[in-house]
Amino acid sequence: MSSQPEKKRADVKVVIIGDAFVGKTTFIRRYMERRFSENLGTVGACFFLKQWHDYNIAIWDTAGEERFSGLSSFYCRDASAAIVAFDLTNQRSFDLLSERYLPLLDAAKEDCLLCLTGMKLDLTNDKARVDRQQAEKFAVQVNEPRYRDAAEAGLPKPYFETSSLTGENVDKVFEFIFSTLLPVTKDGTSIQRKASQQSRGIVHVEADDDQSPQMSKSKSCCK
Ligand SMILES: Nc1nc2c(ncn2[C@@H]2O[C@H](COP(=O)(O)OP(=O)(O)OP(=O)(O)O)[C@@H](O)[C@H]2O)c(=O)[nH]1
Ligand SMILES: [Mg+2]
Repeated sequence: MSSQPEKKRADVKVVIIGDAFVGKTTFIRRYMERRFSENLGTVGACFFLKQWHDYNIAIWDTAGEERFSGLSSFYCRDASAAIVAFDLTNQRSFDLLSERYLPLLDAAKEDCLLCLTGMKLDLTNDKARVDRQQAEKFAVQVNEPRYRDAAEAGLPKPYFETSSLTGENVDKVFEFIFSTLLPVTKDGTSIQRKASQQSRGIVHVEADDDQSPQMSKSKSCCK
């Protein structure tokens, strides 16, 4: 018997991208740690590991500052889903997505699911906020052609408005992504786990993939 500890492997990789200060790190930490935390701007990228049913999911938090775009693009490699984040009270953070942040996903999986997520819902008022209809339209458009049928059939659009302060809708984003990517049976067991691993490829969470100097091998590197 080998005494080597078994490596944790992720079945899928999820990344979060978007402008600096929109609330990406706060959002992930709200989901993982169930609390609102104050964060310093992310340098490089941060990694979290989430178990959902019997799947392991690697969640990569990228830095929004433009000077990190090379690194962020590296961490988007082979992602199966991306949370595309903007601040609902900051129109510019929405407008920048097409030009600056979506190109980071060029090396993600071809069928990468893009979940558009408006943040800081608790700070919005009707007059000064990104228009909901415009955002919903954009969410469907960036997932074309895959989401056209779903949208026409009245299924939920890949768009959420959230608050990490109150926790509103935060879990819904992850449930939407995980249940879209990772089928489970009624008793919570993954379906065709093996087949899924073969078709999606396995992401090695430890060692070589963690190239940023501040990476640790814990469940989260952001503290
Ligand atoms: N009121 C309110 N403030 C929030 C919310 N989410 C984040 N913030 C605040 O917004 C600021 C930026 O949050 P971060 O999570 O660091 O932003 P980021 O997108 O990770 O920024 P970078 O790492 O630089 O790309 C912090 O002061 C947070 O406390 C929210 O839902 N509501
Ligand atoms: Mg951050």
